[in-house]
Amino acid sequence: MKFLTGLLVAATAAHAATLGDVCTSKYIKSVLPDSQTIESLIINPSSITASAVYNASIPDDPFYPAATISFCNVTFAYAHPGKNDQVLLNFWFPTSEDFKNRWFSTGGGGLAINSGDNYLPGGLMYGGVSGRTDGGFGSLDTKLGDVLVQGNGSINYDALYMFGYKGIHEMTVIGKAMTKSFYGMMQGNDTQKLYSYYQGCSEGGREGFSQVQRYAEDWDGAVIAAPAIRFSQQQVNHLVAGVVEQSMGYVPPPCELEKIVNLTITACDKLDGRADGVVARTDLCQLRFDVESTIGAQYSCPASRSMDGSILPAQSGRVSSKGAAVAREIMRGLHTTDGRLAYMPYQHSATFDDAQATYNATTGKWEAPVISYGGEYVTRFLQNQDLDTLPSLDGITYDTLVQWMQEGWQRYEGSLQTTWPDLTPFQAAGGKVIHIHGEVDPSIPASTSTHYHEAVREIMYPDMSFEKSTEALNEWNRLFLIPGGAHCGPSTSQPNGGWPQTTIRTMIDWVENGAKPERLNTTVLAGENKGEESELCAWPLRPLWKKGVLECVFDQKSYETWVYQFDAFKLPVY
Ligand SMILES: *[C@@H]1O[C@H](CO)[C@@H](O)[C@H](O)[C@H]1NC(C)=O
Ligand SMILES: *[C@@H]1O[C@H](CO)[C@@H](O)[C@H](O)[C@H]1NC(C)=O
Ligand SMILES: *[C@@H]1O[C@H](CO)[C@@H](O)[C@H](O)[C@H]1NC(C)=O
Ligand SMILES: *[C@@H]1O[C@H](CO)[C@@H](O)[C@H](O)[C@H]1NC(C)=O
Ligand SMILES: *[C@@H]1O[C@H](CO)[C@@H](O)[C@H](O)[C@H]1NC(C)=O
Ligand SMILES: *[C@@H]1O[C@H](CO)[C@@H](O)[C@H](O)[C@H]1NC(C)=O
Ligand SMILES: *[C@@H]1O[C@H](CO)[C@@H](O)[C@H](O)[C@H]1NC(C)=O
Ligand SMILES: [Ca+2]
Repeated sequence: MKFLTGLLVAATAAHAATLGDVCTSKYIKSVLPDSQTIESLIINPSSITASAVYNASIPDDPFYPAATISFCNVTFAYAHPGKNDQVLLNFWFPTSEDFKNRWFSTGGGGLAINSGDNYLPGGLMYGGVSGRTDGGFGSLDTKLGDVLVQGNGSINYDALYMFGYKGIHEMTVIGKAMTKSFYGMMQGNDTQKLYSYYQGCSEGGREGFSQVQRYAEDWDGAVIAAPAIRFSQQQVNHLVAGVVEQSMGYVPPPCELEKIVNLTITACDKLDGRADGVVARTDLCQLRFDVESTIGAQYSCPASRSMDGSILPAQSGRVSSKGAAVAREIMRGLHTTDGRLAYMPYQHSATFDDAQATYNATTGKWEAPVISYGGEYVTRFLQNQDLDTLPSLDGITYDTLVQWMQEGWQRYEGSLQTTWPDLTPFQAAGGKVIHIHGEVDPSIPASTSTHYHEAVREIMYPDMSFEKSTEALNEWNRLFLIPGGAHCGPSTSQPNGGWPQTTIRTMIDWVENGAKPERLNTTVLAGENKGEESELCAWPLRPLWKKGVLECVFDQKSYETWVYQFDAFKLPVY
């Protein structure tokens, strides 16, 4: 490939033109890639919409800083050959002066394949064309759950596989081809290098790994956050806390669990060498903290409104031995009734979101919750019923949960599970991964990421020592846990934990300038220390503050708290 920038600037319309000139459906039509370059997908030219957006003010986000951006907002649909279907794409094209030869695919969250407009600015502000897809679900706002069950008992496999991995791939193939023609990057058979990036969190993180595991040629770099990989275990895991409460016959008021979290933070804060309200060493916390120590502590919370709008009454009392026992069992992770481990728990000091009781105003009692991610997974994905969630946890035991995990794992191994551990093709093609995860994520345990990262290391470098294989993996695939970080953003209970807001820029610098990030920069995004900067250590190193200076250390005992053998399953869990 030759770099023909000078020639191209002179020769192409896009480089000379203003946003207004090119942001028309006529121009977009003229730069549509032909079907051969996009795997025979068929773009419908009459579906194109294009409108220029000037000086849009974008607020601070955990994944990018505030910015003012201008772009051409384009939507259009394509179909799969032989199918009378329609997949809608939405691309944002920067002005030709701002364009820096970059393409960005973005992913979704929950059962949504895109995150609305949320992640599109993150690539655009760095001179990239950003894209999202509707997966063919009917609109950019339609979720997989809305279309998965076609009639009770029947699954929409097209939608399933689009969500699983195909949707993001197809968007990327079309997006890269169109970006090249939009900015006139092609000249005969020579094209300028177009750098290709991925960014997503949660389900979007899973989509990121779905790509890294399959499409080595698509990507130069992927910023993958809190990925919802091991999909079946991950979804069913949301039901564990409720089943613990039900099985142990005690449903703690939310305030009691909040008090336990606060006391855990207080007890473990300084184990990392810095008293800042952040438990940067949840591993040391796990080794040293005993939840029994919270028994008897007084708690009190005012009446409030829950997420679903219902009124939660004021609560006060003392942490009970039953409350502490429920917390302890939840923090142990799911086990079968005969004691075999099936899944990992959240880290110590994470809020107990899955355990949040619902209040029954008729009986005046707290009831164990049916967390809808878990409930919907069972009704739609396993039972294939068109029901939003399970009606209750009645009759559901630990063994039921383990069985559901296993059943979904087998059924969706090739579409949703997303734990293929051999990333050799991606690595060999020069691909880079920055993988981040909030250490006290209350929705996807941080150890789900460390476990997969270690599985990749062991599968790819089976003959190397721990040190050598870690080094080899870290050359191109780096994992950073974010102390105090919650799910896809900072936590409110540990607000001084900084968040790596400029990770996309760091990835660009790694891919395009070879600057491997030894550590990641973080910024405190809210609270009284807002703006304070710090750094993250790359796994398996862990933070330890000595006289106010951050050191990244390794200690075996802490490391071992992150290592799990899931003996509830006969097959290896990657
Ligand atoms: C966008 O902002 C720039 C810089 O402030 C200004 O020159 C330009 O006129 C603005 N464009 C529009 C369409 O408002
Ligand atoms: C982009 O265009 C689509 C389709 O017209 C529209 O729904 C969306 O709101 C637009 N986004 C912005 C930021 O203008
Ligand atoms: C699917 O089954 C559920 C109960 O399992 C029922 O409420 C619903 O009406 C059924 N839907 C259809 C389309 O048959
Ligand atoms: C472009 O590539 C094609 C296929 O490899 C080849 O047939 C053609 O001669 C090339 N054209 C130029 C101008 O190099
Ligand atoms: C937990 O700590 C937070 C922050 O200090 C506080 O707002 C909250 O009231 C505390 N909760 C309980 C139950 O003490
Ligand atoms: C509250 O409890 C009563 C009695 O057990 C039950 O019939 C009712 O369905 C419950 N209400 C809700 C909203 O769960
Ligand atoms: C991290 O922050 C330091 C200090 O502000 C800065 O010099 C450095 O360039 C930043 N690194 C990255 C990759 O952004
Ligand atoms: Ca601390």
